[in-house]
Amino acid sequence: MSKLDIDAARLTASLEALGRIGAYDDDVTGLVGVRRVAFTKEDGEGRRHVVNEFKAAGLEVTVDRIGNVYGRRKGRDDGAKPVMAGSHIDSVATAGRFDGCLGVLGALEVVKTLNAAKVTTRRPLIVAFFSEEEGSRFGTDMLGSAVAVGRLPLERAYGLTDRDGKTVRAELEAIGFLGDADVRLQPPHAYVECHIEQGPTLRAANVELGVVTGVQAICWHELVITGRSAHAGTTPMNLRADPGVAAARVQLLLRDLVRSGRFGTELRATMGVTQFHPGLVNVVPNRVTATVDIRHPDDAVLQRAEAELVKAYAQLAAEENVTLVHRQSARTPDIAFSTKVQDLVERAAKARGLSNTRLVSGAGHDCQELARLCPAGMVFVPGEYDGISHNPREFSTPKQCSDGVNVLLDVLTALAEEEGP
Ligand code: HGY
Ligand code: MN
Ligand code: MN
Repeated sequence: MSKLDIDAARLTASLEALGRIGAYDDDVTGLVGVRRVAFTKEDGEGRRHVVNEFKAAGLEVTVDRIGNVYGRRKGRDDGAKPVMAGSHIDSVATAGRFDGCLGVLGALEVVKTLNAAKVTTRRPLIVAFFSEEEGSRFGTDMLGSAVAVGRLPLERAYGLTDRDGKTVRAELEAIGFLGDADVRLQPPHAYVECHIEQGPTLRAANVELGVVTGVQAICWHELVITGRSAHAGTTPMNLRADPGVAAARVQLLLRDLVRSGRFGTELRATMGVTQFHPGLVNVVPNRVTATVDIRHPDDAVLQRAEAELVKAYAQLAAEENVTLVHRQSARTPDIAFSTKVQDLVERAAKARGLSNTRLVSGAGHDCQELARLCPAGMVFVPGEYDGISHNPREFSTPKQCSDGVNVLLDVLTALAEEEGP
């Protein structure tokens, strides 16, 4: 493993600097959160900031046609397949400063450490950030990396729209990141991503580092439930067709699916969005748009749960005298990461005296897309406050972050010295 250590203070400072872009006062937690939703002005600002950081570290930067950004560092054998590391810097609307950013700025910190030590690895290194990993604006997660590996056609991605009907292509152009490099990624030699766990497992077990075995299966639905708008006071209950009641039944249906035990104990179901139209106190809504997020470590079980859900949609719509149309907006199977990369992560953790354990990721990550192209794996870092994430309270200590990025350094340098094309 490498004899080098990253500069923990420099990593912390870079996370704080990026965290100031898109900072906002969160009225729920009273904390300063981060809001850099994909292809917004703030995302554009964050992107330009990181591109400048890439260039300052001597990386050769390219931007592809879906806005993915790659920073390349020459290798001794510059024709060999590169080793890639990265993540995303777009965020949900109520984020902290670590989700995704630790993987991008951590990989950049590895480059800075190698620069300072005047070490050139055999293979080139590429540091990347991918577009709209969160999927919370344009409705499908890992958008940029899914296009890069060919799971999502570019033209389909371009046509996706947000709630205001704005398209991916137009918004990408508006922030100046509609690049011209071809989107299809040449398979790297390997890909490694350092990320916060975003859950309670590591911290609760007092384990310092996670060796990620893969990602659970994910399915998102967008629902449009249409009924009949009416006056809340004058309309008798038996004359109503209320999509709000149907939406409430979907929420309870999700809870019943989980509690039924028919899908084991690991099914997770969330209704993150319900929007009433017109959304007025004295008007029975005519339309409710909503989202469903269901996940399970076993894709076959998730398929069964989804099939039961779709059947139940039809039944409750008929009973409530509404129409319910659902669109599967995101769908990824459970993905297993490379055992070789997992073993490298574990060996590096052990060599640094870090307690570690293997675990499946509950959250989706760009790494699961890159795993379609090359051996890929992740390093998880514990989070404080039960590992809360997608929330301004998200926090990992400087030691937790530097432990993870030091292991990333070790794994990347080991992979970058491997023989072969
Ligand atoms: O939804 C997820 O799991 C990830 O944060 N995009
Ligand atoms: Mn993330
Ligand atoms: Mn996220």
